[in-house]
Amino acid sequence: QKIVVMGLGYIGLPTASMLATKGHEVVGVDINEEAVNTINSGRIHIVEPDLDILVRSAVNSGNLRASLVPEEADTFIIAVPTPFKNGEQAHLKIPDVSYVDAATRAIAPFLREGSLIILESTSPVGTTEAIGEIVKQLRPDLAQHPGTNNHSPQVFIAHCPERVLPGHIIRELVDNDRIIGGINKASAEKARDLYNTFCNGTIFLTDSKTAEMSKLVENSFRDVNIAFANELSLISDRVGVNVWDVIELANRHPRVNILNPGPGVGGHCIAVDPWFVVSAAPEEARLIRTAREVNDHKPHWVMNKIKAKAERFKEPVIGCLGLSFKANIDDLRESPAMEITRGLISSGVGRVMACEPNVCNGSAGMELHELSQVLREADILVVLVDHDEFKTIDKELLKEKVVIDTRGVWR
Ligand code: SAJ
Repeated sequence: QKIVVMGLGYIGLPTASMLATKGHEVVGVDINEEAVNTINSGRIHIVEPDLDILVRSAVNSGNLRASLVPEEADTFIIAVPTPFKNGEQAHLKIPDVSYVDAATRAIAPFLREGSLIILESTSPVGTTEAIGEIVKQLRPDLAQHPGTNNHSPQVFIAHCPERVLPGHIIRELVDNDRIIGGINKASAEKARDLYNTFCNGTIFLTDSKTAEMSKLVENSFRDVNIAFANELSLISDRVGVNVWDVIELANRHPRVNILNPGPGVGGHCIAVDPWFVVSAAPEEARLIRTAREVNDHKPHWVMNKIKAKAERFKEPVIGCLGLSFKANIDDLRESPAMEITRGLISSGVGRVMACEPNVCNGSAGMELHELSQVLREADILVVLVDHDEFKTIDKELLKEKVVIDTRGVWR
């Protein structure tokens, strides 16, 4: 069948390419002209292991092409960003579904009887049904089967939330279990038939609101657990124990599994999605909100630690190792490492040298340095991301330095 994928980012591009290699005719749509041209030449505009091979073979097979505008198809997959924006209530962040809205409006003219729309973007509860409302509004001709039961739609709509972990996207795209929630049973079943063409995991069918909530809850669960680890790191520092030792020992208990503290929580998922839960039920979601606040506070705590150490030097040189939001990827979105590095630069606390091996100089909005140069010149070394490159360095080089290791890679 023919499929249009709206959005060629970390989710849309792998999904589009995977479907193309399974024999579907796929048109990937993105507003970024450079990305469209790059993909059409068989290359990629993001860093993700093995994605280049997948995209090249999808484009070479003739089944994948990128475009700036949608066209007619059997199925439309929406994989656009769903960020948050500031709400009216102080400190409350609310979901911004304008890209989903725009994508729905863009495909509306190309819908026909029996079309399937699948929302992959992580979305607040009710978004899939809202897509149905927009379709009804823009395409009244498709709203109902003439002469049949009033509720049977001509357009099928389902939510199939993405679940892949950046850095392991290709493997998880195939192996993870999936949840598919339809605005009705027929929609869920139709979407399942498509995902069955490439997904080896088990596919669970439900309604769209339950699917939306399940996805939000997965990421909130992780955020709360990371917040626990981050809070422990502050407490351990206060009482003078090594948090990594504490966690390692506590985790020897058969029912304890504490996650790793870090400089904060980044990325476009875990730092965002819990707000979709909080904004839907602000009075009830107290723990989830506090976890967000604990994790958001961590970069400030790290920054203050660094500044306190820097006071010992007349002209301190601070080496910031890593800028991405987690190890071995190039994604700088919502990255606590970026927040800390930028904060240090603007505070004028000393000379800041940033090193990010996965990003080319110029694209991070600051000058980047080679790891060897930073190790040589910095007085204070701050590990902000546990990239493989940093794990293997010669510990002799650290002897004369002040080290702040937020990820515990050099302990
Ligand atoms: N982090 C810690 N300590 C930990 C684990 C993570 O500080 O022990 C930090 C990371 O450094 C990073 C942030 O948390 O800054 C998030 O990283 P992550 O690896 O936990 O998750 P993401 O954002 O890359 O991907 C998550 C995944 N969700 C879950 O594991 C429940 C992924 O499966 C989702 O598909 C993805 O969000 C998404 O797109 O929603």
